[in-house]
Amino acid sequence: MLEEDEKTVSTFCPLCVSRCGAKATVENGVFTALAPDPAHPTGRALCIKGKSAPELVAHPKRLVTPLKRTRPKTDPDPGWVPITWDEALSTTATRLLELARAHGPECVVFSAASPSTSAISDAVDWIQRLRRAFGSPNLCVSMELCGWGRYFASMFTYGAPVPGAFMPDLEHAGCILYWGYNPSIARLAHATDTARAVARGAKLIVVDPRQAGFAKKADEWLRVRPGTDNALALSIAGVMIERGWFDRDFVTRWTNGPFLVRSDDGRLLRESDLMAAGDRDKYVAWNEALQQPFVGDAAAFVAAEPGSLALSGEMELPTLSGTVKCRPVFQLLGELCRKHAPRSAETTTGVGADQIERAARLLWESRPVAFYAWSGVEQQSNATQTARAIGILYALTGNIDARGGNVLFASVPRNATDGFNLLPDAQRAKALGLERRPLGASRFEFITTDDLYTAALDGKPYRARGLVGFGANLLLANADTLRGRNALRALDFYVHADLFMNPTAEMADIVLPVASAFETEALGMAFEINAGAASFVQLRAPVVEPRGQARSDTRIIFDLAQHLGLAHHFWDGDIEAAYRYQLEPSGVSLEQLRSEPSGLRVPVETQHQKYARVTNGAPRGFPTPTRKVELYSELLLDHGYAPLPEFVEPLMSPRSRPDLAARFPLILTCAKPLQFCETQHRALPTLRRSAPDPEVELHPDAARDRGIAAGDWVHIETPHGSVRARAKLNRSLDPAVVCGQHGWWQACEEIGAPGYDPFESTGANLNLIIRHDTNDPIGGSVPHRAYLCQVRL
Ligand SMILES: Nc1nc2c(c(=O)[nH]1)N[C@H]1C(S)=C(S)[C@@H](COP(=O)(O)OP(=O)(O)OC[C@H]3O[C@@H](n4cnc5c(=O)[nH]c(N)nc54)[C@H](O)[C@@H]3O)O[C@H]1N2
Ligand SMILES: Nc1nc2c(c(=O)[nH]1)N[C@H]1C(S)=C(S)[C@@H](COP(=O)(O)OP(=O)(O)OC[C@H]3O[C@@H](n4cnc5c(=O)[nH]c(N)nc54)[C@H](O)[C@@H]3O)O[C@H]1N2
Ligand code: SF4
Ligand SMILES: [Mo]
Repeated sequence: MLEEDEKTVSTFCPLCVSRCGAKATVENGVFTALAPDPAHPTGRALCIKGKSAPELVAHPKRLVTPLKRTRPKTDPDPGWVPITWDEALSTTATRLLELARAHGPECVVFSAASPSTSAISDAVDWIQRLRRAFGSPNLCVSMELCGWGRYFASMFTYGAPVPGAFMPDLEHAGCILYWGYNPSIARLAHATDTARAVARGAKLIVVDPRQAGFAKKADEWLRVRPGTDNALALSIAGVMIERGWFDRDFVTRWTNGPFLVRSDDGRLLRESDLMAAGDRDKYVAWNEALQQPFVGDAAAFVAAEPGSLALSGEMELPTLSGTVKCRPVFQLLGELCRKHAPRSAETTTGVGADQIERAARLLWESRPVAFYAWSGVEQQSNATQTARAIGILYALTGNIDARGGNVLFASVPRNATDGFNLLPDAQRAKALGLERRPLGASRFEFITTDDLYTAALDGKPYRARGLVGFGANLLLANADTLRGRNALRALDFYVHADLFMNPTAEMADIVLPVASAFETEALGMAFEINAGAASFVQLRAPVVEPRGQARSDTRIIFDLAQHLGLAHHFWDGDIEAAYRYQLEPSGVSLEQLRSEPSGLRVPVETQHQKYARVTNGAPRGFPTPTRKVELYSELLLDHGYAPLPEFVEPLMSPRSRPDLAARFPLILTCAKPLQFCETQHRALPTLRRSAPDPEVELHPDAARDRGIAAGDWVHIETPHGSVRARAKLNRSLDPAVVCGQHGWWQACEEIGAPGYDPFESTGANLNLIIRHDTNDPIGGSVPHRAYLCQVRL
């Protein structure tokens, strides 16, 4: 081959949250290979998916032209016919505007694939902007399954997303705690950084029902019974409290641990409770040295002599409503933890009492501690309080925003483009799900899929009539597949933009072909693995031209905005102008980025312990109602939820549902496979060859009891139906726990690997047999990770 015919393009792989820095090879105009770019802050390695990117780009099943449905939604054949972009966009705009005029823009829901599983990260801010400019408060993007715990539930504790945005500082951590998180599969750049940290001597604790990924290398692998993580966190915290293995200074000054709680109504005691002219923002603690109340605002607690304020005991205080018994928050926390003392927690969680003690000691003795928690604890019926329990355990270390702890790394300064102010507050208040879960993610305009289905089918609280989907394979990614299909059928209009047709898109009226990330330019500012990555910006150049008529999500959004009469919010369709606006505060120009296609670092420096910084004469504190890390949440209390993270048995477990346990004795959890992202990628030959069949992992004893051998096709049954998978034996599991995979529907014709009907028991759609009715009362998470099942031949 002639040398001129081969070129290398600097890029990054945006197929998952890792966003690995990479170099693409193009031969004779064809994208042929993707290799790691070790100079890039996320570029040490690529996984098999990234290496298979050329197959994705060239796949024969790619959508290459806009399509219009010509048959009813109940017909198995939608009768797709190609149409022009102009027809697709004008029909879409006309239908959406009709719906908005007749029923209000809130009746149009927007959905998107998660930025953790797709290149939608390129465009998610533009989707938000379009939605808000249009006037809809409803974005359906798997928040309840993927981000609620990491981002929003942790705000009850920290007022900030920990660990979502406060990433573990692996480079300096003394101990790394991974809770229901397996970066070896899910985020390669994080795995390579973790391996480095372990190699330099960092300790590692992994909480996972399976010995997966780093669990094999961990100093402590805690094999938790699925869904009991909350109890385990409380137990470890209890040991730390009993032994004095906690940062007393931090707890006293920066958490609401010393604040007194009234025993009569459970509220924090305030100065206004003690005297008529008292301040509601001054809280009361007990000064042990002086044996008298200490009253002060958030700053006064920072200035107080830490040893002087009581963290335990019970005091009687004269209040305006008589004498009231009070206890410090920390005392109440300790009492709750004692209910889960190691011996009792061993029974609840399956983790040995000795191991709980050892984990507590390791956390204390190998500080600073950095942690991450993800899917294992997100997809639970008690996800919110579990995130609280882990967050509170973490607070005991005092390592939040400290070097080697969980740090908000300095990122590239930029102008926000998500259009937050384009949506009036009156519209925001109409977000679906707010009535059912007033503290859920609907407050931030993220609705659950259950909310969407309910609104579309039952018209509650109003009818959802339109759907604008950017990716999001709702029917495969969520419980209640059949109800979901009915909900999508009930919509008046559904437009879906995607690279491939999927079973959800099959329900659309119009389907738009999306160019892959390797065919489009994008501004990359979401590298988040470490300080170097957070301050990195890269203008990703297209590796090759888009297939057929496919366009980038960003282009589609800007074009649709024009058809909707919203061009003035979208730089009149000029994407470059939008990028320039975004980049303005960074000091980096588009030209600079074009001349350095492998990206560059912006000189920003991470500051630590930002909560202690003094502004306007007082330390900033944490952005919570008390300005402290809230071990105790009055906000939760006010809404009828537990103010401390009380453990609630998973709603579908052998203990909570003994009525079902006889027929469905096994606990069903699941995990992501290395080869595929979520419901994607089964059609790519290299990946499918490496993982040809849907699998369910079970312990050899559980298999033997059922006459099952490795490789057998088995039925996984829940009270709601059954699906099929191939048995894989895994000795590391508790014999009562099985682990399935979701996302199987696609065929790979090139190697003769079959597809699976997502709506039938002959198929392999794990979510067909899960329901929404046992979800988390606060945030709406669904227990994909702790359900009941039987497995049989
Ligand atoms: N049982 C069970 N269910 C789960 C989970 C689980 O672990 N177990 N995980 C949950 C989680 S964490 C998540 S995030 C969701 C994921 O659910 P989804 O967000 O729906 O993600 P995917 O299935 O990866 O992709 C959906 C679609 O996005 C398309 N797509 C990919 N890239 C792009 C792009 O750049 N632009 C556009 N427009 N489309 C694109 C793909 O072709 C695919 O059709 O599933 C959830 N469901
Ligand atoms: N290869 C690949 N990479 C991906 C994805 C993918 O589908 N494939 N998806 C992307 C997305 S959208 C996401 S959200 C991330 C998710 O990334 P992770 O959260 O790491 O994903 P999982 O491997 O599904 O879950 C992590 C671990 O949780 C464990 N687990 C199961 N039940 C429980 C439980 O009850 N308690 C505890 N403590 N652990 C439990 C599982 O055994 C698993 O090892 O990955 C992203 N990256
Ligand atoms: S880990 Fe994710 S970003 Fe990295 S190569 Fe694999 S798919 Fe691409
Ligand atoms: Mo996710």
